[in-house]
Amino acid sequence: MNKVTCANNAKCANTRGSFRCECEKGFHGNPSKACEDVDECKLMDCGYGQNCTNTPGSFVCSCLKGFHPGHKPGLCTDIDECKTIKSPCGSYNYLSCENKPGTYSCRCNMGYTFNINRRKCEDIDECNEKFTCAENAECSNADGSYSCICPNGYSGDGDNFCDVNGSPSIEAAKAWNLLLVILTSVLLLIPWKM
Ligand SMILES: [Ca+2]
Ligand SMILES: [Ca+2]
Repeated sequence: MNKVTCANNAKCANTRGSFRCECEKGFHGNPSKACEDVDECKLMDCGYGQNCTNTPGSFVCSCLKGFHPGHKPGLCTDIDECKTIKSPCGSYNYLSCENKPGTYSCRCNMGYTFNINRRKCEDIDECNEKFTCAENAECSNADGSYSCICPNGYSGDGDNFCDVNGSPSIEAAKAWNLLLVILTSVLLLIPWKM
């Protein structure tokens, strides 16, 4: 008797007086020549919060990162990181934790930003950002804040301006301050009668 060979991933099915080759489950093509794997992940979606992985002859649905198997088989549910992780926002400098599908985020105090990889609110280095201080000012980062200081030879508030000493704007600011002082003194000297 002649031995019948079907293609890879095909099986021989006996029929009355003959036979035929059939692709195995999960494969398609010409069963006498070649049966190829069906990529089920291209044909269908797994459920909510699931990831599809194609395998030879089959496929697997598994929970995405941030989801865990639910009570019903084949279903995945979001992990509430705010409730399940210890100190999800770090130990200080945060206002609140917000759960989100597959992830979560934390609202931080002013001057801090949430780093999800390290799971904490970290200081923002404002000095690394553009236009934090005025031109000519020196920026100094601090935990939760920063300061802008005019260096020697410059005057100003550091945040908005730092001008060379003796420049017109500085002289104008000095003159304005002097005027304010004079006005205040004059007002204080006037004998107010109520
Ligand atoms: Ca979540
Ligand atoms: Ca800072």
